Amino acid sequence: MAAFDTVIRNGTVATASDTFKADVAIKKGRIVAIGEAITDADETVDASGLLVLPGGIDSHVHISQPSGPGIVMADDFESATRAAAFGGNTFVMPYCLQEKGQPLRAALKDYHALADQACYVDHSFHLIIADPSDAVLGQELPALVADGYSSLKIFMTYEGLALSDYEILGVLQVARETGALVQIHAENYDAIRFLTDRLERAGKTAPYYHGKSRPIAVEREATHRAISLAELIDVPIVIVHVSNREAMEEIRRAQARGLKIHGETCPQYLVLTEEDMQDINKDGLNMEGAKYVCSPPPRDKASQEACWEGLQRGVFSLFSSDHCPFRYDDEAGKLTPKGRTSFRWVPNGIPGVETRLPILFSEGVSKGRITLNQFVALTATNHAKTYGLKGKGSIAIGYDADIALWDPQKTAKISQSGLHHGSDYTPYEGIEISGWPVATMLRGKFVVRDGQLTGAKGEGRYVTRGKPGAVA
Ligand code: DUC
Ligand code: ZN
Ligand code: ZN
Repeated sequence: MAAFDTVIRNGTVATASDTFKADVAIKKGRIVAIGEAITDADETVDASGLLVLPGGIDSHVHISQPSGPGIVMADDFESATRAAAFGGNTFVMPYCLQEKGQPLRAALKDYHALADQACYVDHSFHLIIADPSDAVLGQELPALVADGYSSLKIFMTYEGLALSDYEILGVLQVARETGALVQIHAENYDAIRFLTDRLERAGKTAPYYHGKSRPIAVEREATHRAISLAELIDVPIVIVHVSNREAMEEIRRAQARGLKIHGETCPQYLVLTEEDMQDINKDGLNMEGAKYVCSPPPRDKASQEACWEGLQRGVFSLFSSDHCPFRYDDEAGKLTPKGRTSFRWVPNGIPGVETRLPILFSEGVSKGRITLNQFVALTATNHAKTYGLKGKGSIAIGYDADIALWDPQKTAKISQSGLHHGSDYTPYEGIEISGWPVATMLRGKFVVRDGQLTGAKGEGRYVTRGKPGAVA
């Protein structure tokens, strides 16, 4: 009997700190040896010319989430995790949305039922707290954090989701007492409502005006307020999907003052701008811009540069997709009939779980903006550490053999026809990519290899997380 099940030979291994030539030996789904000339394995995978990286961990994805009357997300757990695997990921953290009045465990039961036996990669859930009642804060949440649901998201905007400052403080207090980590969607609800009403009255209803309804000050103010509320309670938070310099600078200043504020940005803030929402399609309905409607909205080139700076300087420790997929040519998606009357009704969100890693690799590593080690930290290691995921997110002895093999020389153009998600478009169509994941291995077994799906639905497992930790 061979000593190892599989050995990945002759590749270049990269972790968040180091890059080195080594063979990686796997037994029973875990990495058990890293060394030179390892041979005694049932299967040898030749990784000559390839990078051996930890599988991507995408800690911000929305899957099968209710999104308003008549609107349906384009991905279920099967299609989203298949797309994730093709994009070099081995773990996703989708949201479990609590409806108003709903006990958290009831919401979780629904999401587990959707995810069980459906996933190609491993997963866990963040809880979206829409209704921080006394029962939720006093009993339900502390019990769930103890059970490994150790992160949550709260919103400062959106009808039915926006929490008051008083409610936010209540959630943060429970987070402090339980060790949970709170993500905050930071945009000023009343400002957006006011600006939206004003734009509509002026007849400015096309998707393009989505961006005008939530300008940078809307995000900056809420970011500042979220940080201040966290400071009052003395608790870490994550400011998710940061889109611009002013919000980034709020986070940087807070970090410089010693506050534990984590920052996250996403591909849309590196490669899209609000001009993308201006596209006019051939029937003159001016709805093509809906393909790019997400919140916060893509900004301008200067904002893209600021987000790069945030990544380079470590203000942002997390790079996630904010995958929130809708079909475009579909009345249950971006072309909902109400969306033609105003951007207000266009579903917010864009697909990106499959393209997150190639975009950051190509625009970041291949173009010399970040190092390969920063790439690994931003896309895998920091997600595991930040959200309390043990034994994942690095190439290390004892860790799960969640590995992506990358061809750093492979060039390709992002194209809807080559993707595996449930959307009928990608907002990143036509972007030239240098460096592509060519195989993805989940706990020692290939889930994608040579462009083919080799894993089986249901092989992705739910994973309980521990207490969130600091990024080392
Ligand atoms: N916030 C998200 O995190 N995702 C999609 C839409 C939104 O507002
Ligand atoms: Zn959000
Ligand atoms: Zn999101």
